[in-house]
Formats: sequence, C-alpha cells, structure tokens
Amino acid sequence: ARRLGSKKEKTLAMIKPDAVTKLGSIIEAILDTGFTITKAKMVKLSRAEAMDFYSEHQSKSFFNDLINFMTSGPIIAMEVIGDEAVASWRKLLGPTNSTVARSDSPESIRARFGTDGTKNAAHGSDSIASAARELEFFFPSSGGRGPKNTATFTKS
Ligand code: RTP
Ligand code: MG
Repeated sequence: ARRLGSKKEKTLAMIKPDAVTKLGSIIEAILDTGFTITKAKMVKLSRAEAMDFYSEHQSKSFFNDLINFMTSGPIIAMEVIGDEAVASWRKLLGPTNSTVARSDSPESIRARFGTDGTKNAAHGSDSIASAARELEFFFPSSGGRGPKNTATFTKS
C-alpha cells in the first residue's frame, strides 16, 4: 500500500550470469518485499555493451574481471517499481561482496545467491539518475517492433 510521504520510484534490477538459474527465488524475494516488476528481458551482453553499462568503472583495477564476468552468460534485466525502490532494492541486495554479505546481511540476495566480490548475483542502480540511464539502456523508450509492455508481476 502507498503510505503517506512514500516516494514511488523505478529502478533497474539485474540478475547477473552467476544467478540466472536462481531467477524464481529472486523474483519471489522481490515480490515478497512489495515491489512490482513491470518489465523483464534476458540478454547476453557483448563486451562493448558491458563496457558501456559499467563505463563509470573503466579505470578501476577490477574492470576487466567485471566485463569478463558480465559477458560469461545471459543476464536478466528487470524494471522494478516501489516505494524508494532505488535504495530499497540495494538494501535487499546487501553489501557488494557476497562473502561480506553472508556475515553482515545473511538474508540479502547477495548473501543467498552470490559467491564473492565479483560474482555477486545481482545489480541495482545506485541513484535515480543511474536508474533512468540503465532502464533506457535495457528498455529504450524508442520502443521497437512487437507488443508493448503493459503486463506486471505483483503480490497483492
Ligand atoms: P552493482 O553496480 O553491480 O550493483 O554493484 P555495486 O554498486 O554494489 O558495486 P560497484 O562498486 O558499482 O561495482 C560494480 C561491480 O563490480 C564488481 N566488483 N568487483 N573485485 C572487486 O574489487 C570488485 N569490486 C566491484 C562487482 O560485480 C560489483 O557488483
Ligand atoms: Mg554500482
């Protein structure tokens, strides 16, 4: 239910290659938290696409490992809507490093489904501006051919 003073936001939730087989459990966790899933797409990113998506990290020491990991198999991108969805989804994700997540936030997605500091199960946009950029990356408003996205997944 929409509480007074709550802020409806959209964010990008992405299941990374190591956790795609856990799709069902992750969707369950997303819906149990009260989010609505409004779009979903499975894609295998090219190196150029992964480098574009994570361009903010291009100068980091872990960039090449990150790109190798993110192009190692398909990913699932989802548009998720809810109260303060950007921060709230990142809270459900837990700490970036899954080993840290298992000690600090054992119920989190990264604790439950991730492996280490690189293979960490899922991604969440880190700001409203990032969410807008990342949603446009996977779900361009220019549309394209085929049926329009109007279906949603939600728990009443
Ligand atoms: P994400 O963007 O994927 O949601 O993760 P995040 O905000 O929690 O962490 P960020 O600093 O943006 O890092 C992006 C992804 O790069 C990999 N990484 N590896 N080995 C390392 O030191 C290291 N640090 C980050 C992880 O896959 C991380 O999620
Ligand atoms: Mg990040």
